[in-house]
Amino acid sequence: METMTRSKAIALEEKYGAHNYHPLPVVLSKGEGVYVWDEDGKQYYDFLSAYSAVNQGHCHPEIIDALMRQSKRLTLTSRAFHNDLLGEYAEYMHHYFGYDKVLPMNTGAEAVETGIKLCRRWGYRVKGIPADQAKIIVCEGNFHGRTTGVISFSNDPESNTDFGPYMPGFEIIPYNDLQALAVAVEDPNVAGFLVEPIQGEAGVNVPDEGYLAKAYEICRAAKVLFIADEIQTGLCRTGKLLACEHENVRPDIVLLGKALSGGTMPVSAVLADDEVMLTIGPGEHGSTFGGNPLACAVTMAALEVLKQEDLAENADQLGKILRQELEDIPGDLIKTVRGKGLLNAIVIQSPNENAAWEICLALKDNGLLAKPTHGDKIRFAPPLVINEDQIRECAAIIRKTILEFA
Ligand code: IF1
Repeated sequence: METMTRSKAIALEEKYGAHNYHPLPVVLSKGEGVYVWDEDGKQYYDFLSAYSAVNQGHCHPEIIDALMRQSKRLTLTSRAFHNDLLGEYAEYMHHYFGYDKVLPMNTGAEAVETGIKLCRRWGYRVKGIPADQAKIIVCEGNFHGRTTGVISFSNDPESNTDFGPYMPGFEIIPYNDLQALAVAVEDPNVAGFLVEPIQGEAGVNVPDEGYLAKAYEICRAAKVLFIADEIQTGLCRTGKLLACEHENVRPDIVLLGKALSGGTMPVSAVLADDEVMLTIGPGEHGSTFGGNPLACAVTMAALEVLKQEDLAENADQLGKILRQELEDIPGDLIKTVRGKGLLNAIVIQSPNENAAWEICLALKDNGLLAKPTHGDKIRFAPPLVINEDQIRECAAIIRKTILEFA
């Protein structure tokens, strides 16, 4: 009976939903903090956190409270009229992140698109690049979203095969390669460098220490905007409010999304100073839902939680414990442990090419949900509200599961 309920939900998805995902076979119906429950009432640790969108934990009471209160008052006006929260939100974002201005959008991909438009505008109107010649440098292995613009500069065939023609104006260089960046920015038509401080989709690819700081320096010297996609790495995930802070880099443009709403609704934002932000004028960019009062209320609550619960510090400390525990697992099934804060991954080495998937199925049976990425990697990214006892219990689940496979 229980199995039937579970398989029915999956069967309906399969029959009536598009086949653009291959989820783990678990049907979740409830979440609280670091836990989620399936329809049979089985409890799991969530070690994905909706790809870092629920940093504050599932259904955080203060975020849900803001959502409920504001949703009874006013949810959407469009930007044709002012709403009484957008100004307050913009000021809040200014004080929280230290940028002159915020441009509110909804999904992460929209924030990326907005960053690209701002960068190109700045390139033409401030840097003086000739019309339609602006170029943006990106990195191999990047993941910035699913729009046709964004997949135009992906080098992942899964993301862009047979979705062309692609948008021109991008150059792909190797990640973590300062020499390649230095050569690329010699072209005076380069307007920006778009980079993930840690590459998420590529399997939590952490660059060498000093990479971001030196890359920023190279960009500054060449009058090229440094655009940080902090959609996954930001909002305390890596142990700092923004991952760029690890190297004291203040990007020219910051892209935020995911945990900005604590996982309740799609909220994204682009941060920049006036020199960049004011290159876009009225009617030249926008979105029906961007800056809606519900999003403003929820986002301020979600950001308050990060600060009040000191989640950057918690992510930093518990990340160290988690990586140590993972390093201590005997055997050679785990080839590599890597990450920063609570954005971590292990690389599996096994003659069985399905090993990572099978380990995730076994982890699920043992009460922990994680997802393999790019075949041999498993991402470990629990909500940042996790405590030390819980992280050690999770490490024990992972250890036990890995040893079952050894
Ligand atoms: C999916 C990955 C994570 C992102 C960065 C922009 C976006 C994302 C750095 C776009 C989104 C997601 C989307 C999700 C899977 C996921 C993902 F595995 F594909 F790479 F998180 F690691 N910049 N990442 O990571 O944000 O438009 O989705 O709000 O299923 O596509 P979005």
